Amino acid sequence: MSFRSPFPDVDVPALSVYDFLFGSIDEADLDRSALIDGPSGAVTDYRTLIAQVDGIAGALAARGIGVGDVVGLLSPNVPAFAAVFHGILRSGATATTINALYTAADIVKQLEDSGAKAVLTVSPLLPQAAEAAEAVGIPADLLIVLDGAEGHPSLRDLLAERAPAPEVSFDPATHLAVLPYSSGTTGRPKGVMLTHRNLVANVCQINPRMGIGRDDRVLALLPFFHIYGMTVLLNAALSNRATLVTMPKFDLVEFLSLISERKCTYIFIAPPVAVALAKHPLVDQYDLSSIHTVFSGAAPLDKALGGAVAARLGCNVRQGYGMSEMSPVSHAIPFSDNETPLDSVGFTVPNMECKIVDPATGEEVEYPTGDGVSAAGELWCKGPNVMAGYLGNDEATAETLDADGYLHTGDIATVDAHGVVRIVDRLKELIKYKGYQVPPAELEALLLTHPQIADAAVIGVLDEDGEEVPKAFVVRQPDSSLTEDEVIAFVADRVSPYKKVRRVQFIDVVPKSAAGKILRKDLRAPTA
Ligand code: 4UV
Repeated sequence: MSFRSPFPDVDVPALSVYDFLFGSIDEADLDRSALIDGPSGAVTDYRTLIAQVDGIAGALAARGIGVGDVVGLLSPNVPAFAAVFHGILRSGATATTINALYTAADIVKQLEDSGAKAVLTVSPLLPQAAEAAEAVGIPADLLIVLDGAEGHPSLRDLLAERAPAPEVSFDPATHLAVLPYSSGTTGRPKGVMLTHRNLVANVCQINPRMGIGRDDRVLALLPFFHIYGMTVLLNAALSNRATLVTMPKFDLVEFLSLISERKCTYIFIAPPVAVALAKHPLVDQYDLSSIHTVFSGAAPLDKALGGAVAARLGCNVRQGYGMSEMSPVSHAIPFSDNETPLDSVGFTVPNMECKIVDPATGEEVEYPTGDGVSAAGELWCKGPNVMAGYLGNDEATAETLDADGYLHTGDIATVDAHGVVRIVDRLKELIKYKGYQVPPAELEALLLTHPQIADAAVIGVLDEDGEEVPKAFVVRQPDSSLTEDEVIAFVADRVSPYKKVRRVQFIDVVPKSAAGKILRKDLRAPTA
């Protein structure tokens, strides 16, 4: 037996993302502000945004890009991201959004794996983008630098072409809109195939209870390239004709100033920002009274921490749960719900069905009655927002999506008799650092390239603030005098900063199963 969302199903129109968001926009909404560039205050209204989306789609089509092609997008949160992202989708191409913190080597892997034909980026990221584009054979005229750079077309150049948006036809149920990368339950990052229907569905599923309204000024701090920012900010906020205030990178003073100057009302965060909001003395120096809700997701929010944010700011705090593979939101505490505790991720969103399965036996747990809570088990979810699979990786797809259409999340959850879900542990190997994915397999492979390292395993451990950080267990070669600091520096020199190993412990042997799989639970036990 499974359990369904307690809420009635919603209609998911069979439309492309563009038609869903902008196809029937009210004339009166065209003059509303869609985006405000946080740092400069420059405003883009809906009319201008849509014209830019059409112009970009036209310019891409003029370059032979359309249905069946993949285009890379490497950019922090700037207003042009919205135009470019939706321009790519409007052209019929598929957008592969790339983490703006990636190294050139990381970018190469994603461009290669996705088969991207063009890349759009910004000048501060041009060195790594150009190195990667060259490595995969993308010519300079298909490396578009939004704010301009010698030898590359700019956004202004594309828009000046005034090329009409192409007539494209595809089935929204099967055509891929985006390919974000996620390591899923194991291994290296893989292309998550999300269709137009997946993205439209998730907005329809969250809109009734997330409560983003026309008059909201939503702070767009969470990166648009990550599925949380993509669906909740770029798609849900725009679908409600709200205003996004973009912030390219986190800086506490900038964050607090933007909220108070631009009167932001709805703040979407990952838990580390909650730590700052609850504890940092600077917070008291800013007028944050415009905020009505802080919504946290992407990693577990501590209940007391969430409560401290609510008390200090005098606002609502809510939590949701999601995964790239679910476009991403499957669970959330409703906007209007002051009862559901913050140590939970709330209720299953409409149109979704879940199971909690004991990983040891493969049996579903008993569902509770009265005031009961189920036993913990792996959360499986099914619905119109669940991915089509991993690009070019049938094996990983088969391990994650079962024949009945359930996605095995790799997270351990409980459900109570009211349908409130709690994420209590993680079965999969993934580490979340400040909400970003750190795939242990990638760090382990890197550590093994060190001549003095015989074997290595990486897991997530909690730091003093209760935030997860990557820790390496390292087996040194005989006679090696390698130090912990040297291991940390070796990794730090080769990965982008959020993937750094932050703790090291030397051990004699990495515990492994008979099949050679690292027994991460055994590594966790003594550290816990
Ligand atoms: O694939 P991903 O990087 O995706 C995300 C998406 C999180 C979102 C997005 C929109 C929301 O509205 C929202 O509330 C959350 O993070 O990583 C997926 C994994 O992150 C962990 C869990 O292990 C997922 O499988 N995770 C995400 N949210 C939570 C969480 C949470 N609230 N509590 C515990 N773990």
